[in-house]
Amino acid sequence: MQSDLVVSSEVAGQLAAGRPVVALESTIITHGMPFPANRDTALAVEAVVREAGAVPATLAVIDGRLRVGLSASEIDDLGRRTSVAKASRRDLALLVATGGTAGTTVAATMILAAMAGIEVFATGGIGGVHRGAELTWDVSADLMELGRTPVTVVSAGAKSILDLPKTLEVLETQGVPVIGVGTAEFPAFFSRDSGLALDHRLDRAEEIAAVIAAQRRLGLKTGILVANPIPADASLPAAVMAERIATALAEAEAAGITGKAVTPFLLSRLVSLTEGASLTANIALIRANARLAAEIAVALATRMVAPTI
Ligand code: PSU
Ligand code: MN
Repeated sequence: MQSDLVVSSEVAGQLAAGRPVVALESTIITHGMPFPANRDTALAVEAVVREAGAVPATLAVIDGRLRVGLSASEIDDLGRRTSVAKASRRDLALLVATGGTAGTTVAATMILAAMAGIEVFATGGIGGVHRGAELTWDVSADLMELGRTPVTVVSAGAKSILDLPKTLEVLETQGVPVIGVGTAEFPAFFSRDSGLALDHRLDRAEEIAAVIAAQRRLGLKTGILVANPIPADASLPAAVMAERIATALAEAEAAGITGKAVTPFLLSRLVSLTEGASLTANIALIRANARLAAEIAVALATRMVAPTI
């Protein structure tokens, strides 16, 4: 019987040799961007990881298998499909049991990465505490996963569709180290700054790899969130974005959107409300995150072979 977890031969070989691998999520393909930008970005991000000396592994659930490492045609197919599910932790067993297909969120991608032995994962933005969570209790499972699964997630912070102060509070409660890269502020996805201070700033991939190695030595099983601000030339003015986000949030409320549909609804409305500017920014930041993640994975693999003192 074939295993539930299927790791591509390239990724399996790379991992067995202790060489660097970067996990990539697929909800950004199935629910985060329109076709064909979703497919083109997913393929471009894989190329960025390779250029930086690591092997990319895009993760998804396909026909009931937890897949680690997709072919270009599988990425194309996921990008074209319109009715694919969005999988977080609670959906995985159902999909496996019923032979379903889904894009994996940050939470689900962390789980698959950990199963396969991949320690570094690049995405755009993580899910977080939604605005109004004091009434709706809408808190992304991504935050709980960061608290329980030892994978390092390289992101551009979180979008201010979310309540960023509450998101940072939950990350603190969950015991998740949040590392600003070249900044001591939590980045707000489209903008480099949120005005929210972080406790930790590191500037180089080697320093971040050292934290991952220490976390592992100490036996701490929590994830690590690396917050890499969007490249300055791609960032969008915070005031303009605040206005568009307010519109998108009001539309979501008026339409009665709840549960797992909230984030995809807001992301797709933002693309329209910014006439594609949010999409261009999203592509730039995920490429930058993929590069940094690959550098961290390379630094981590180098540490493992070179004796440390
Ligand atoms: N935020 C983004 N882009 C995304 C997502 C979030 O800026 O693509 C996706 C990620 O896959 C993330 C998921 O894990 O949405 C969070 O969904 P929810 O809020 O339902 O937990
Ligand atoms: Mn939610």
